[in-house]
Amino acid sequence: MKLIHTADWHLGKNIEGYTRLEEQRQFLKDFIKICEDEQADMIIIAGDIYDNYNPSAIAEQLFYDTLKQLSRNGSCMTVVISGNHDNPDRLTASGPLARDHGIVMAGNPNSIITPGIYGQHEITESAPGYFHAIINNEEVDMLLVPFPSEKRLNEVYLNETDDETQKASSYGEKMSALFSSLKEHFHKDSIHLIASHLFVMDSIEDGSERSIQLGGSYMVGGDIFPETADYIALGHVHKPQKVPGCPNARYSGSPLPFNIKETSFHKQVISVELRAGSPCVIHELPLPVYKPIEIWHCENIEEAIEKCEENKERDCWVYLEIKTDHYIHEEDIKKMKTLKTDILSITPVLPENDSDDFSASDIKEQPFDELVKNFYRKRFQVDIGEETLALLMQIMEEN
Ligand SMILES: [Mn+2]
Repeated sequence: MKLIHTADWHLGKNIEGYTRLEEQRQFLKDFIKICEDEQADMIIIAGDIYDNYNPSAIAEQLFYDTLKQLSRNGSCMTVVISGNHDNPDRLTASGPLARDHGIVMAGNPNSIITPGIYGQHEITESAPGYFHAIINNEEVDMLLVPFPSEKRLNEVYLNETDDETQKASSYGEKMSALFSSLKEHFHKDSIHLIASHLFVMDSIEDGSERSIQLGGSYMVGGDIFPETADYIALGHVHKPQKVPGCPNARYSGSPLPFNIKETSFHKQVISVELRAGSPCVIHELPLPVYKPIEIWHCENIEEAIEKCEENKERDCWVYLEIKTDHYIHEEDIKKMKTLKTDILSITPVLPENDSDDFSASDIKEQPFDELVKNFYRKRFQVDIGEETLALLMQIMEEN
């Protein structure tokens, strides 16, 4: 059986307020082609389909249109789970209609997939977080753990009477208990698959996911996954990678770099050949960079204007950092933006601030209020008012 694994599409995500829909459209077109060329029997989209709880109609339409084409008239089964950015109920609302196209949707860790015909395949058995399917004559056991927030995880245990799971107190212990009970569903002669959206310890962060989710209590060890799984398709981390200590678990990564930090690594989807009882064969299928994100360091305003002129035909996002000893005149900004579309920001780099340059690499090191103060000072050449800062900090904390 051929499986294609992808995740973290974040449809509708912007960069500095600019839409990425065109790039996302290009990726989806390529993705449909890849799945066709590979003659995929199954596709897993491991969460964060959308960028937020209330996706735009355009983003939803793009998703549904893609799903329909991926289905190839129901000959390919597509499994969709929700990530932390998705609204699980909204994401799966189209589930009953999607069934005819072989699409299976799970919103929560305790979601139950109704058995029956899905496109040209059949789900013969199911339980919370599990289904057994016959896909093009191959038997598949699939464990589904859509983004397991603390709250959703507790719902799984609400009616649990088993001593072990009740005793489990930490997040990691609960997750571990969840997988050890789910793995009991694996049949001897089936292909064993897992799809989940979570952060596994020692995976490398990338900046797009807030650290409170990544580094905080929602971290689990790679040892929670059953060794009997043939392949574990993960979402959440945008950098493609293997999971330490768990050779068959992979993050496919996101198809687009969502910020400047994510431009340092390649993007891909994963193709997996599976056979019951045999080790899987994994191929990484590289994706093109649809529209690069660049930082241009310019020595002065003239150089910046020149660079805009030289690059006016190129399709790329630009952060412009310009060395200057005065603020940048409105007409120069206008000139740059007229010459080069998609300038994301123009930052004057003043000589006395050269040492604490506002570059992407130090952002992580600074406390948030310092970051805001420095940014404000650089941008407007005056200090931010205490009241404004306090209000901003309050809003950030509430969120
Ligand atoms: Mn995520």
